[in-house]
Amino acid sequence: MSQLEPRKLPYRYEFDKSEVEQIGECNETHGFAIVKHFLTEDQVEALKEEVRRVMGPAAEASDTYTHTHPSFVEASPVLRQFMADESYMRIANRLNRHVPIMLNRSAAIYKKPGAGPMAWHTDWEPLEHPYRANAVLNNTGASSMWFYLNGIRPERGGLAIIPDSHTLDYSGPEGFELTERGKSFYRKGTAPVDYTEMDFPECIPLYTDPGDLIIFAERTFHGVFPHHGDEVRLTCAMSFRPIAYQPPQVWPVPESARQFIADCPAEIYPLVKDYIGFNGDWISKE
Ligand SMILES: O=C(O)CCC(=O)C(=O)O
Ligand SMILES: [Fe+2]
Repeated sequence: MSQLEPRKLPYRYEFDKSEVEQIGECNETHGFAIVKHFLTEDQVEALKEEVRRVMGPAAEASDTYTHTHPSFVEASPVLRQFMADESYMRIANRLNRHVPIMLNRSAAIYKKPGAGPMAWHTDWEPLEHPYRANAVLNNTGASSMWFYLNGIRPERGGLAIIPDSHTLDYSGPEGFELTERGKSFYRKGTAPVDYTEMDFPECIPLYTDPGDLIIFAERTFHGVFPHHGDEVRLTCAMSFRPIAYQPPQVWPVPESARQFIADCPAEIYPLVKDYIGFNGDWISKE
């Protein structure tokens, strides 16, 4: 079978936005879920425009193919408004089993045609000194809520995942070994470098439409195909974590995060008041 063909799974993983309980169960059981047609066409366009506005000028002026914004919501009133969207927050609350939640983090990705693959990895990483902001924010139990605004196809920088790879005891696909800190894997008997091929049976390439919401857990292994399409791939996401999560150490809240909190409308203030933003330079003290 070609690695680019859609694959059947023995359970349903695509849902309507009203199937909140099923979405939560699928994500808990299999480490991912897809909510079909979550966004209207206008919402897709507004989010695309926002990613272009915030990231386009710097990305287009650069030779680098993939640009990632690690705190996109701070610059995006359009994404921010989803925290006031009832169906969106119903899903976010269910993903956290209805404990009180807050904004964990956000991102946007601007991927130009020609971009290479991104190796298989989990966003989770151990809090072993020295660690950085990503480790703090991907160790909270949060699941990410992604909008792939061009839809996902393997040929154009698509996402692939490994269902059921989100559990603590997951040890990699058959015939593979995890790399040193458990962030990626390599084929047994080969050099221990993060794997970029999509040629093993557990790999599931995703196929989605532009308005779909893709959810996956922080430990779910995922990888990205090279982008052979002709359009910039535009993506953005937020995640929410239990308020009770206590980061072991944190950076001073950046000015951009303070400004964002101050600018948020009152209706979403409870979700952002303790938001700590992102500091890419910060390193744990020990
Ligand atoms: O580009 C993508 O689709 C995923 C990016 C990703 O997994 C990451 O930045 O951790
Ligand atoms: Fe990732």
